[in-house]
Amino acid sequence: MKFHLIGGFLGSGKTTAIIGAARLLIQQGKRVGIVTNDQGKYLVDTAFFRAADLPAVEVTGGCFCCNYDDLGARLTQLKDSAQPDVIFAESVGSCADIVATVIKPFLTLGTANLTIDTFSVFADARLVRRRLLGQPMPFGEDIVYIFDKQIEEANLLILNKADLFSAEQVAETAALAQAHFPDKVIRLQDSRQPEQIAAWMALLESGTLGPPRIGVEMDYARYGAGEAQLAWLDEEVTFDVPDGDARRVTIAFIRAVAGLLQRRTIPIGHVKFLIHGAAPNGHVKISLPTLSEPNWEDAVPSLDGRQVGIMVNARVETTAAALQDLICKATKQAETETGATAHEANRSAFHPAFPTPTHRMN
Ligand SMILES: Nc1nc2c(ncn2[C@@H]2O[C@H](COP(=O)(O)OP(=O)(O)O)[C@@H](O)[C@H]2O)c(=O)[nH]1
Ligand SMILES: [Mg+2]
Repeated sequence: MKFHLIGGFLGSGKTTAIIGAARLLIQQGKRVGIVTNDQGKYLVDTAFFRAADLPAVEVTGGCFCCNYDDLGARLTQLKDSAQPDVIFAESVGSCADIVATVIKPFLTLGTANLTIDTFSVFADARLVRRRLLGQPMPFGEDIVYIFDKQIEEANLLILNKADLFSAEQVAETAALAQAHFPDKVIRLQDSRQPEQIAAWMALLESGTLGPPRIGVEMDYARYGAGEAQLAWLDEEVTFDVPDGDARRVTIAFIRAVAGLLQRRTIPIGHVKFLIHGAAPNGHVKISLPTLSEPNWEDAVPSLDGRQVGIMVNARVETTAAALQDLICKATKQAETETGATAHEANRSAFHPAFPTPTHRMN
């Protein structure tokens, strides 16, 4: 059984890459299991993996590091129930110090009778390029500290969303990153392309690249401050749609959220919407990541129905109260604009607790 750990910042493309890899492995007749992880309780990613018929278990309410025993228990459960040939575990995007708090404990304690075969750290290539060129980052300094530490501890760094670069920028960024990080294996990747996922998987399966074994120095005061600066909101919004045009309501709601975030200049970690209920072909996920992605409306399918459910997971740099207010306003805007009526459920808005890893081995 192979076990691949996937880390990296919010919205960098971890889930996209895992889904792509799982599809590929399933085509080869292999069984795949997934562990998701988040500070919240109602996770878009878990629902999304399950909608893709992938067995997924979750570690909620904190990162793998701070819920190490739960991670072990979930892995055992996944092994027993799905008997996967390959397991992917996706860590929460604001988590760092994984080598010292997850990888080394696994290697030492033999948790769930598994060893970690590889650790891939994903980052948006555009953000890494900005950082390496000394250009301003879209987050506060303590959040950038987390971003930096994630990259520092990687031995395999995936500079993702490389398709959003010109060919020249790809070459330039690859050279820049390799010069800054001569000891890392660095791949520029478009994780939506199956052949690029196949190349990444070939590297993971080559056996040439174990997990990193040297942890980083970590200032937990800064790490905790960075985590605390991100507000988290989970909620389920159901719209009753009298005219049956649920697609219009969905777009109005997401557009209102995006518009308010922009007007209030709130930096986005990752805002995810899982549209379900009325979708003819299962669940559809829409993302608003840190750097805007054009044309997300195109991914909203035609939704004919008198009701649509949207699960929201928002991770942004503001206060929990401000985020809650923003989602409320967006819901009202969508109601006014379309004549729909919203019902909200399972809302929780909070700041992640100070990181206190179960183990730390350096
Ligand atoms: N253009 C582009 N978009 C990507 C790529 N990988 C992921 N995305 C998009 O980035 C957003 C966040 O992806 P997701 O996998 O959910 O990120 P995660 O938070 O790291 O799991 C989604 O809208 C994806 O479609 C990529 O290689 N290229
Ligand atoms: Mg994800």
